[in-house]
Amino acid sequence: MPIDATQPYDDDNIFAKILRGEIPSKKVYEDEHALAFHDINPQAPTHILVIPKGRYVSWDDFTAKADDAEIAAFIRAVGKVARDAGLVEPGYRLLANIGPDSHQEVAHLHVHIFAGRKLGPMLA
Ligand code: D5M
Repeated sequence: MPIDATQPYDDDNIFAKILRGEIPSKKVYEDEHALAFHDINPQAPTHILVIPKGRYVSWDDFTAKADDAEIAAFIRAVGKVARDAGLVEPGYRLLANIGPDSHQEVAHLHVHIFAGRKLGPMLA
């Protein structure tokens, strides 16, 4: 069910539960600011989600409220996850859904990393 990206943060969302260790995930990376794990419903041979540890509903919420150091650390973590997974060549795609028109379904910011096959053209 697509979510409203302007809603207040809900601590019961599934990624908050993963961050608290209440439900399992296939973790690929963790640092002070970010956690990365495999998507449960992969859309490509490699499909990793990277989430900030802070309580942000969406990319919009994050870029409006997080401080510069937190934003920088998160973006750097996304790059590191892809690099460490060996995805730079032949390439990968980043995607973040924001709000109902984009089909954002989990109300905690997540950046998708897709790789492992020739990806189709971008959807508009
Ligand atoms: O993408 C939400 C993504 O979250 C979607 O690709 C499935 C994934 N998902 C949902 N639950 C889990 C768990 N428990 N582990 C791993 N991945 C999960 P969106 O951009 O919001 O449409």
